[in-house]
Amino acid sequence: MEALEVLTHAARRRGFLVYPAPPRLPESQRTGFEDWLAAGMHAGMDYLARNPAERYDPRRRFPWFEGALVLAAPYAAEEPPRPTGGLRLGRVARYAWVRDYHLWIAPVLEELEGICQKLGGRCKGYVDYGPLPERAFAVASGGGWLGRNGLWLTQQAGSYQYLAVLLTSWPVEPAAPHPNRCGSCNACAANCPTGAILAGGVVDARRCLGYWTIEHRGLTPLEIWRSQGNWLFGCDDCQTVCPWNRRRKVEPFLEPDPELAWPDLEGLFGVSNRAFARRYAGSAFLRSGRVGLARNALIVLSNQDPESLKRILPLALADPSSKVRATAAAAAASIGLFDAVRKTSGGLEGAEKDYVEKSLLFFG
Ligand code: B12
Ligand code: SF4
Ligand code: SF4
Repeated sequence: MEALEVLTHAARRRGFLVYPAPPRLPESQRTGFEDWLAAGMHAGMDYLARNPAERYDPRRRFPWFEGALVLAAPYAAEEPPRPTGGLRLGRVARYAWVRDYHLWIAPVLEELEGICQKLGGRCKGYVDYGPLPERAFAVASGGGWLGRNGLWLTQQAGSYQYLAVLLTSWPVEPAAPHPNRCGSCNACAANCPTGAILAGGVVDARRCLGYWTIEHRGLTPLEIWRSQGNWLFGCDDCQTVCPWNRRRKVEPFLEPDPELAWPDLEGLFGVSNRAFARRYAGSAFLRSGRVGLARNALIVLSNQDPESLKRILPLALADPSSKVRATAAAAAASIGLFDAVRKTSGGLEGAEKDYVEKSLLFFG
């Protein structure tokens, strides 16, 4: 068996769908990415702006790179039942209902790198952490296409798929490009609550809830609050409506954990960051951290359940984090509890104090 076949089988045995991709990406993808950066669409994710040339041409770092294997792990599990007890409101994006995918994909990539070495070749695996455009390689593999929502999807599995890439020192057979099967559909763009989806599969992260609820470390702009609706962590609005996700024919990789799909919002306040990290060890929630998730929970409650918000406000207004206190004060303003706002803003300074004052005007 050829080396690439051995690797492909090894990846398939571990449950991945495998798509060989050529080493060179069309120039237009790098320039598209540079235009995206130049327009500021990467929001606060400055790490993306580092060395775009290397990102789109891994041969600059790995001169031995001849062919890639794109590994896709489908994750479209059915929603688990909501556990009883606690305050369980708001939606978590489907990808985060299971153990953080980086944690179980990275060891598989390491195993494949080991197999590669034994076969006398060289390999380097990527899953997000590192300058590599996973989706661009997935598109180049010809296994699927870039949807209008910017996500890579296939006819068999839809778009609910984690992506990883294994760079190898063996050349692959270039596959024919996959036709774009979005046709005249526009459901994802029409269903995006913030208008983040622009023409040509381009997503402006400055408007995407995936950015504001997961990646953003500061206070959520007041202009985003109402569009956040009930999204607690991430957003799937541009995927739930996709017809290819309804027709998918593959089984998901892992069983979802109800405690991750429906976290108890009350348990986010009045606990230390360390206790939170222990409770959610191995989950994607560690990316936003307790402060980010508590901030998001206050916005969801402000949008969906003012009575429960009133109940947890005393705890949230006394939170050790000034970001949580400022968000709690703005949440109080959003439901007309102006006295609570005035009392709290006295204990805040600088941008956080300004935020709370602005919230009085915004929601007043
Ligand atoms: C930064 C980032 C984000 C940002 C920016 C999103 C974005 N659309 O770029 C934010 C935080 C908003 C985000 C949100 C989400 N993300 Co994200 N994200 C990333 C990350 C780390 C980098 C992406 C990036 O560089 N974006 C900048 C764009 C401009 O570059 P690009 O992705 O390379 O796109 C280029 C190519 O697609 C190329 N291209 C290729 N073919 C074609 C064809 C045509 C016609 C055109 C025009 C262009 C083109 O041109 C584009 C521009 O150069 C990747 C992992 C990675 N390392 O790639 C995950 C990744 C893209 N995210 C992923 C996921 C799951 C999500 C969310 C669904 C999470 C959630 N539920 O909240 C949302 C979806 C939002 C959306 N509709 O895109 C998955 C997507 C899997 C898939 N099936 O496509 C990835 C691949 C992570 C992974 N390893 O699985 N994400
Ligand atoms: S993840 Fe949500 S906010 Fe982001 S592009 Fe999709 S629908 Fe819009
Ligand atoms: S919802 Fe429609 S336009 Fe959007 S990715 Fe799916 S098929 Fe394409």
